[in-house]
Order: sequence, then C-alpha cells, then structure tokens
Amino acid sequence: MTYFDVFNGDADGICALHQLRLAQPLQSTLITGVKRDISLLKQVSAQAGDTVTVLDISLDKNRDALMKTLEQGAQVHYVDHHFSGAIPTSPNLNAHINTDANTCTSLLVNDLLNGAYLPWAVTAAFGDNLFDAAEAAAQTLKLNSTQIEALQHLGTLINYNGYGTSLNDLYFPPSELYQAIAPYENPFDFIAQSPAYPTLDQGYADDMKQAENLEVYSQTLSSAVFMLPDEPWTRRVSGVYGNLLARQHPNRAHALLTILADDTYRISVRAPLSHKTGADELCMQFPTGGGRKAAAGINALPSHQLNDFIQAFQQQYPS
Ligand SMILES: [Mn+2]
Repeated sequence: MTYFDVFNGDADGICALHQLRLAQPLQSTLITGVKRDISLLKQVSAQAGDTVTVLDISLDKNRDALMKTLEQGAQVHYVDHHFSGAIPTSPNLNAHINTDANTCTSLLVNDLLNGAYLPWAVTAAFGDNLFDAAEAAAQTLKLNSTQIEALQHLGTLINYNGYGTSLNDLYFPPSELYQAIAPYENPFDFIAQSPAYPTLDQGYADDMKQAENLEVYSQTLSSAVFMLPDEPWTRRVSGVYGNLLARQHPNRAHALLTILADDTYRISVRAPLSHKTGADELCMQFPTGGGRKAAAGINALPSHQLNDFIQAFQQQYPS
C-alpha cells in the first residue's frame, strides 16, 4: 500500500500538503515540480489499496490520469480551486473543489481540518495573492501587524520559489522546500530557524530589485503588458512581480510576456484585483493556456499570435 502526495510546487500546494501531513503524518511518495508543471497526476502509477492525495492542480488538466488512477482502484483525495470541468463520480474519489476567486487550496484544507494549522493556510493565501482572504482568515489568530506581515512575506517567498521553467531556475526543488517546512508546526519557527528562509529572502530581494526596472510594453487605462527577457531571474520573479503590480494598480489587468528561444511567448496574466475575473477565459482561448479566474497563463504562445493576444487581453479588460 503506497501513499502518493501530488501537489503544486507553489506556496498553496506546499502549505496544503503541510497541513494535511501535520494532521496525519505518513510516509509518502512526493510528486511535484515547478509551479507551471501541473500535469502531475500522470506521474503516479497507483494500484488498488493505494491512496493518492492531489492538491492545487486543475482536475480538468489531470482528467485522463485521474480516470486511470480511479479505474486502477486507488483512492483519490482531491482538493483544489482551479477550473475542474465536470467532476467524475466514483466511489473512489473524494473531491473538494471550490473555484471561488477568493479561496485557495490551503484555505479549503484548513476548513477540512477545522482550522488546526490556520497560520499555514494564511501563509498560502498570501502566496496566492489573496490578501483580503488571508487577512480575513487570520482574524481569529489575533496576530499583530508585524506577525501578519511576516506570514505575508513568507507566503510570497514560498510562492516565489515555485516559479521557473525548470527546477534549475529555482532556489529549492519544491519537494525539498516542502521537506524543509515539514518539521515546523508554526510558520514563525520556520522563519526564525530554517536556513531555507534567508536564502529565499535574499534571492527574492535581488530579483525584485531588477524587476522594478522593467518598462511597460503596451498599456490602456485598464491593462498593461510587460515584456521580459528570458533569464533565470525573470523566470523566478515574473509571478510574484505580477502579483505586486496587481496590488499596486488594483483596477488594472497585467500580462507579463517572456520571449522564448523557440519563438513563443510564455505569458502570465493577472486580472484586476478589484474585479478578479476572466484571466482563465482569456488564456484558454489560446493553445497551452489555463489557470483560474484571477490568475492564469499561457505556456507557449506562437509569436505570430502576439497581436491577437494583446487584442484579446485589452478586450477582456476594457477601459
Ligand atoms: Mn493555489
């Protein structure tokens, strides 16, 4: 009997699994990757009697592998907030899926665990740029503003670590960062004691300093497009920099485009924070696009579709 823990390599995925494993410690095979690597369930070959936990990756994007896993007789526990499409009915599937733009997988896990490890769920919500939801969830913790800011920064750093084209871009492979976090029931102890924390803190500071020099490529009153060179620092920082832009300009949608060597663009879209909708719809109009209402992306937009994308982006978020 094998346990598989399949989780997105960002703050939400890591903190969702961390809460579950604090509540129910067990030895499992960890399956994760860079944040954009969401076709993870196909890496599992499970049998009857095995248990597969899947966190923070779209059911729709893993549908074939899910059906196969269920047919093989494994039990699947699925918690997520990305677009799911129709949820299969199977006695082997226990799914908790809520695509509300103001929740995340770690907040859903927090509900399932009756708030047992709430500080980690708050950390994850900050990581997913759900600042209002994070602060609302943190109310009962009675933290002071310094402590709230510490969780906000921690969520941002864990999320930051997930961005990159390959694991080589990252400070820590997400499975290693999860294992670094696993011993800590309290995120403040992780911040104070883990050597991983200062590494991420310094890397983030260096990358963000460079990002602040990026110029706008095209903009309207309600949307802005940034063009990024394809370098390790941009691959790491684009997601969290997009989140920062979204918070600084809450009525503006943002698209960060990276020109790749194979003549495609990797695109990260943030809906306006004041109107968190449409990012998934926009990106799904293009091949290799996907995501959720507030934040979505396209993995490889052919360069000849650049103008089509910018037009669709500006139409999705009209002034
Ligand atoms: Mn998430």
